[in-house]
Amino acid sequence: NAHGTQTRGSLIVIEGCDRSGKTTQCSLLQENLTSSGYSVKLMKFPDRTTVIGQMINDYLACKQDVDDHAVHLLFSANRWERVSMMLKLLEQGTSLIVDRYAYSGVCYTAAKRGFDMSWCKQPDIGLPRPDTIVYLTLSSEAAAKRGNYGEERYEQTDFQKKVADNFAALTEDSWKVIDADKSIENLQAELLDICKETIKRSSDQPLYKLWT
Ligand code: 2DT
Repeated sequence: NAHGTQTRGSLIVIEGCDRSGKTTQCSLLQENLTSSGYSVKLMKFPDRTTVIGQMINDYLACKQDVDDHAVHLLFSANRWERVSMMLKLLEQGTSLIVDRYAYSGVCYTAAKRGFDMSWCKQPDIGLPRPDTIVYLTLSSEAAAKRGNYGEERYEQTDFQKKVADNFAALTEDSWKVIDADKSIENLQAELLDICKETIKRSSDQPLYKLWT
């Protein structure tokens, strides 16, 4: 910037239901942005590599039952344990492409009986707020063409429908809602534009907090 100080990186979150192609698109973004000279790191939540992440993994793999409230807090704790690293990287000018974040946290738990969005939001209050949130949508017909769901917890049609309804209720005007029912290349081109625009726009902007 004008003072010659380092500009910060951007926090870019990609959300979507299962099978929307999120994970493929996130890796491609990292590759493409890196080869264009951007400093980018790919992150994914849940981050299954930490101790908390392993507990979440065992829960998702149906190896372990955990109370619904407790597992919600584990997902949130799994983000909080990464915050200091995220802030450091952003400050150093590295942009973060994040595959799922607190929005998945809210929409998946709130799809369970007896949970509302407002309760689900509480533990993530104060997390770094993304500069851009992309939400990949996929109609149930388009999703069906992509084959069967996997074997993990939550990978069932009726549950996924509730999650999609929750995302629709949570989406704000600032979100970039993109129909993922297109070729990998075309979707990637759209996402690349969004990332480049975000990195340009947010480099001299403050980083805000959820959910303000
Ligand atoms: P992946 O298939 O992307 O690994 O996700 N989930 C995710 C939650 O229920 N709460 C959260 O906070 C997050 C980040 C979404 C595994 C599953 O975990 C769900 C699908």
